[in-house]
Amino acid sequence: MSLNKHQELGLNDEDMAEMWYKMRLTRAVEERIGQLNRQGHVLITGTGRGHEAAQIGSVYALSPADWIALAYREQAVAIGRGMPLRDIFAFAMHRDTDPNSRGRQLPGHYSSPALHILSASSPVGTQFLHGVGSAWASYYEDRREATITYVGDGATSTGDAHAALNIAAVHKLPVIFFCQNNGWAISVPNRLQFAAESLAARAAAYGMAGEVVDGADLLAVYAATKRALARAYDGGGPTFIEARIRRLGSHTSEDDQRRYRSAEDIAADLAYDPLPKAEAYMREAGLLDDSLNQQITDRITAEIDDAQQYAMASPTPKPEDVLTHIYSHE
Ligand SMILES: Cc1ncc(C[n+]2csc(CCOP(=O)(O)OP(=O)(O)O)c2C)c(N)n1
Repeated sequence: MSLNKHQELGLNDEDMAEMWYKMRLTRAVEERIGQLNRQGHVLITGTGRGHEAAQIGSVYALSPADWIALAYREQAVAIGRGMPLRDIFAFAMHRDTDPNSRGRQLPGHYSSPALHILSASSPVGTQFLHGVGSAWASYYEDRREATITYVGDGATSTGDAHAALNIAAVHKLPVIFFCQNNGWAISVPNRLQFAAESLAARAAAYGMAGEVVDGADLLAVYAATKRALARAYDGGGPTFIEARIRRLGSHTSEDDQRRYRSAEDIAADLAYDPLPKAEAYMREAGLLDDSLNQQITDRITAEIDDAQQYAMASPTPKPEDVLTHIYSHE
């Protein structure tokens, strides 16, 4: 009997179903958080709509010992890595029960020692450096683990990106630069960001491996990340992965892409939505039918309702605590 693509990659049916579930869950979580934003319960939100396959495919390739450096758009990474939805909602709604920052950080800036998620930072491009620092620590202490750092296309134009890419290649550090090229840095399109044919093409000049992958293809991303991890573990040094995706929404809830993109352009991107693509695969592989799909929708709604109620009922941080939980020794 011929194997399905996920089986060829060493994934069983349960793994595949879980990845698909986490993609759907993330989409639904972000939709609910978007509604809560409009209702005034969430100050700001930047969704990863369109990024789900890239994020789930890459995070599922990691082992628990590996480290993750995040920017601000990686809900699917946090959910895929196992962050409970109650924590996700408590964070989004700035509650004192949020274990990421006790409601202090901007939503989406995850931080979890248990999940090996480094504290996310907002300044664009800094994630390159955090990834390299983390990988350098693993290398220095001779631990067989890698770091994946999530960056955007805009981040590649920073000086931090150059410094990090260069030194990572010089020292053959176990790091994966996972660039989610969604075509835009807020309102700046790719054509005003870089003139090279691809961002991954730059990898050769740094002396590292680089590849472009279809970021809407869950299993292609999983396979590319596995290749990069094998290289990292075996002393082969860093990899730059450019996952090509489409940003299926505005930059954040505070942006309106209709001010700088035509309606036709926005509509054309819908063809690159990773969710229908993954659903078609699930059905073809015999892992999904209408009845199961409905059960999944119901399960997702119940999980999200529970998390939202938990966050709503949680207290906000007290003003007198504003200086606590700022330093790690506290
Ligand atoms: C150093 C710095 N400059 C500007 C900003 C404001 N800013 C936030 S996100 C962003 C665009 C980043 O684009 P990209 O790296 O492509 O990631 P995306 O938001 O598309 O995921 C900018 C300019 C910032 N956070 N940090």
